Amino acid sequence: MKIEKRKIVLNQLGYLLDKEKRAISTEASPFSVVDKNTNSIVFSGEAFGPIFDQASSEQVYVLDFSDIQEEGDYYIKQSESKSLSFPISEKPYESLQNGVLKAFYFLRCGMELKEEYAGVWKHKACHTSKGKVLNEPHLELDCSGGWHDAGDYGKYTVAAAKALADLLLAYQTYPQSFLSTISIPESDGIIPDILHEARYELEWLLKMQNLRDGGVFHKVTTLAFPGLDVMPEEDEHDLYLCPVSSTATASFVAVLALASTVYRAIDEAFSIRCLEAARKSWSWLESNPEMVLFKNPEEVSTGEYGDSSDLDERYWAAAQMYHATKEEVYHHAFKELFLKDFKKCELGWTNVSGYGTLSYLSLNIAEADDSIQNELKREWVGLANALLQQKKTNGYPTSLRENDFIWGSNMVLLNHAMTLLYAFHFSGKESFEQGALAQLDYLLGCNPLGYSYVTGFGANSIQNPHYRPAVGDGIEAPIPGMIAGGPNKGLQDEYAKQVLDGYPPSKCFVDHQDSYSTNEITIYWNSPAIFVLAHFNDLDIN
Ligand code: G3I
Ligand code: 9MR
Ligand code: ZN
Repeated sequence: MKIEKRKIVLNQLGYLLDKEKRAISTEASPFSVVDKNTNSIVFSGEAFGPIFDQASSEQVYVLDFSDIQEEGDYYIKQSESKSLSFPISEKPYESLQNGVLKAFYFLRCGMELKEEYAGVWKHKACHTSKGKVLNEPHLELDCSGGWHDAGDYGKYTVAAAKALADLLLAYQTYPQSFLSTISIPESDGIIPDILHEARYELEWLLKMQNLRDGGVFHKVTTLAFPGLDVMPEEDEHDLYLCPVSSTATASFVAVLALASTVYRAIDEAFSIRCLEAARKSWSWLESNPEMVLFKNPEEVSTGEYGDSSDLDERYWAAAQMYHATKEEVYHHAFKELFLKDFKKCELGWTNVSGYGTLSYLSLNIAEADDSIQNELKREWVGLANALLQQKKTNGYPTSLRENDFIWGSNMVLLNHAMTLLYAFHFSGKESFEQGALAQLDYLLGCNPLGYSYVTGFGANSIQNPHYRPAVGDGIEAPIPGMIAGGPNKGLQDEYAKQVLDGYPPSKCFVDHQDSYSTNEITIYWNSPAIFVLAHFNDLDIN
């Protein structure tokens, strides 16, 4: 199979007026930027390079047109090649942010998606039956609501925690970016839609707590994945609540404590409910100091979301509980966990330590141990510097190394962008912000395959995500606003194995519905994009 390659690749959503603007080309000749409406040349420049890009095995050239200071629609011309057209404007990413947020609504479980909000992608309510507690089949619990995780319809606690954390932090950090509505049933013009949407998930998450002792079920799914064309409401196999794990319980504590802080000024009763649930699960953690790691029981074959340690989840929980309550017991627990040896700045679903670190760094000086804060800040900014260093050696302007092209590499990309943005907040160094923006350029088309990895956004966006409704709904266009996992050199599905054998890491991607290890979508690949987009849509910074 031949993968289409455009000579000039760029951010198909466009560029911010007063920030760096770059495209990448495989050609060396000089280039011009042309006004699409008048066909007049507005800028001419030399291609910079060549740079050998390790991850794609390509020789590339940088086309820098940052000097253009006029809003408009443009394209690039370089000898015989012409690029896709793109805007330069003050706010090129506003509808994208709304679309990526609206995708969470499309992933809702347990309610009908009405035409009024879902358009042609409407469907009936799904997964409304009770879940059986595995190993206790006579115990059935309400586990309805929340978001489907991904291309499958499972609902997994640790995945939910990462996704919610990103959304809540995005709102907390950039409230100005959430003033417009995405048109969901709860929209009321008072509470920002992002908080309505997050609450839909939080209400489900609260149901994952075992009320007997505060332990949190790792996931609720059918025993096996349904067929690829099965619509949510047709997936009627029994649902099972899978055993409690300490990773699920600790990330539940952390994200509910965070929610209690974020919703305090919005809905006090809900904020208190979140904190009480978090306290109850914290006591489970205290009574279960040993790791209780999750492995799929023999009869279950859905996503495992396994882990090798719960220290980072406990660290996040302690930080967030201390932040929410200012009670010394949590501070003490945090300081103990801080001394343990694990990376402290990660934002994944496996290692969530970065969320704990961010929570601790947001405490004011009187409430925190300043030597710990200083050390964490140093580590954070050091990591961001290393990402920029990597970006300098790459041809395509991202922080990704060859080894970062794993399952969900677009999450690695966007998590790095978040890391860079926080480093920008901590240090004021503009190159961090610029680095984050370059990650967005890559996601939106400035990459070796020239794809915008977001459905429905960009002139050459992916069309065939591994997402059951996209296969089963009979509608040609995919649901918009969903971010694909991206290139994965591990070739971890049959289709990828067949068509991508021998490809360089950043080209191990195929826009086919069967390739779940490169082209699936999931809540925690969308969520860091919300944070990054909210930064660049913030009224105050632009
Ligand atoms: O982190 C290691 C890295 O150290 C190693 O060098 C590299 C080599 O392959 O692998 C990296 O681990 C990968 C890990 O993802 C990274 O988070 C594993 O190989 C890879 O198998 C693992 O994939 C996970 C996948 O489930 C399979 O378990 C994805 O992260 C995770 O996003 C994905 O989640 C699925 C759910 O199970 C089910 N629902 C859909 C969802 C999205 O595809
Ligand atoms: O659809 C499933 C996807 O959500 C998972 O990420 C993936 C890995 O666990 O598995 C997919 O389901 C496939 C299953 O693992 C193997 N048979 C084909 C299924 C997809 O049609
Ligand atoms: Zn459902």
